[in-house]
Amino acid sequence: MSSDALTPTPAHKFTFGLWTVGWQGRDPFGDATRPALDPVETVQRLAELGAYGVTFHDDDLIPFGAGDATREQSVKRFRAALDAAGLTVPMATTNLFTHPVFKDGAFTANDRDVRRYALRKTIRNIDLAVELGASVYVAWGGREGAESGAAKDVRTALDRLKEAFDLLGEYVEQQGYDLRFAIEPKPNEPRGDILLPTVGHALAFINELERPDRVGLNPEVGHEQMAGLNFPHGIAQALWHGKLFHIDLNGQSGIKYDQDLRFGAGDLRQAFWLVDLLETAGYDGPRHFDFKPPRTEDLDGVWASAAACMRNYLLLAERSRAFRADPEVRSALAASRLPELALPTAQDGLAALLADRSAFEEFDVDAAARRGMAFEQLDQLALEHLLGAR
Ligand code: 3MF
Ligand code: MG
Ligand code: MG
Repeated sequence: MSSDALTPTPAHKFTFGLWTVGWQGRDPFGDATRPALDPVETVQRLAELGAYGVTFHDDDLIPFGAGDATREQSVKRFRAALDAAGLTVPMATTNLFTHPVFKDGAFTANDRDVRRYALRKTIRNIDLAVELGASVYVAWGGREGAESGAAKDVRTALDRLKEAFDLLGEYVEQQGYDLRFAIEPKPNEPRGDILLPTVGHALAFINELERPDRVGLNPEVGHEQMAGLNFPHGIAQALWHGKLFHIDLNGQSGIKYDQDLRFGAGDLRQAFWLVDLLETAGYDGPRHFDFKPPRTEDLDGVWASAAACMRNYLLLAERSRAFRADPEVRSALAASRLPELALPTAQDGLAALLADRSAFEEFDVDAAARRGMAFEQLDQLALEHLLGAR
C-alpha cells in the first residue's frame, strides 16, 4: 500500500463540523475537559491535516444572541481563515437544540411562537450558508419528539414539520439559491423518541413535501446503529432513491447512547462495507466526519483522532479496492450468484413467465433448495482482506 494512498488531500473531500473537534467534553455527568477552540484555529489545523472543508451550526460560529457587530466580525475572521487555508464550506446547519427555548422542539414545538422563531433562525443561517458557498443545508431535529404519549400529537407534529420544510423550500426558491436540504434521522437522544427516527422514516416523509426533489438525507453511522440497523443497507437504499445528499461518518459500538467515536472505531465490518459502497457506487459528496474526540483527550488527542478518521477511511478504501480486484473474490461472487441477481426476473414479460413451464410446473424445487449459496467463502475472503491477510 503506497503511503500516498493514505495521505488525505482535498481531492478526498474530507470535511469536519466545527462542533466535532471543538467539542469540549461536556456530558450529562461532567464538565468540560478541554478549552474552547477558535474556529480560525480549527480551519488552519484541518487544512494542515489534509481536509477539504469545514461545516458549522450558526451558534458554532456566532455566539447565540450576539449583536450585529460581533456577528459581522465572526464571519469576517472565519471567511479570511477559509480563504487563507483554501478550505470550503460545503454544508451548514442550524442549532435548534441547545437553547432552553427549544426544550419541546423547534419546527414541531407545541408553542407556536417557538416554531416561528426556529424558522427565522434557520432562514437567517441559510443566507450565511449560501454566502459561504454551501450547497447542502442539514436539518437534524434532535428536539422534535417526546418522552410521553399525550404530550405530542405525532400526526399533527408531522404536519408542522412538513410545513417547515415547505416554507424553507419556498424561501430558497424565492431567493434563487442553489441549495438542497438533507434531513438527518436519529432514533432518540436528546428526546426519548425523535420524529423521523431512521433513514426509512425520513425517505417516506420526503415524498409528502411540496418540493421532494430539493430534500434528501444526511444519515449518520451511529444513529442507525443505535437502533440496531445495518448502516450500509440504509445508505444503499438512500442511494437507490437518489437521496444521499450528504453523510455523517463516525463510529458506534452497538445499541447504546450516541457514542460519536472516530470513524473506523466501533463496528469495523460495517465501516468496511460502507466505504466499499460509497467508493463503488459513485457517491461524490463530502465525506463528513461528525464525531466527538472522547473527553479523556487533550488537544493533541483531538487532532490525532481527526487525522485517524481520514486515515481509517483511506485504509478501508484501500482494503475495498484489494477485495474487488482479487480474482478469487470475483469467482466467489460468481459462485454466490451475484451476477444473476443483476438479471431482471422476467425480462420477457409477465405472459412469458406465465407460459414458462420450467418456471413452475417443471421446476425442481428440491434440487434448487439443495444448492448452497457459498456466502461463507465469500465473506471469509472479505474478512481476510479487511484484516490485511490478503
Ligand atoms: C447529533 C448530531 C448533530 C447533527 C448536527 C448537524 C450535533 O447526534 O449528529 O450534531 O449532525 O446538528 O445537523
Ligand atoms: Mg450524532
Ligand atoms: Mg450528525
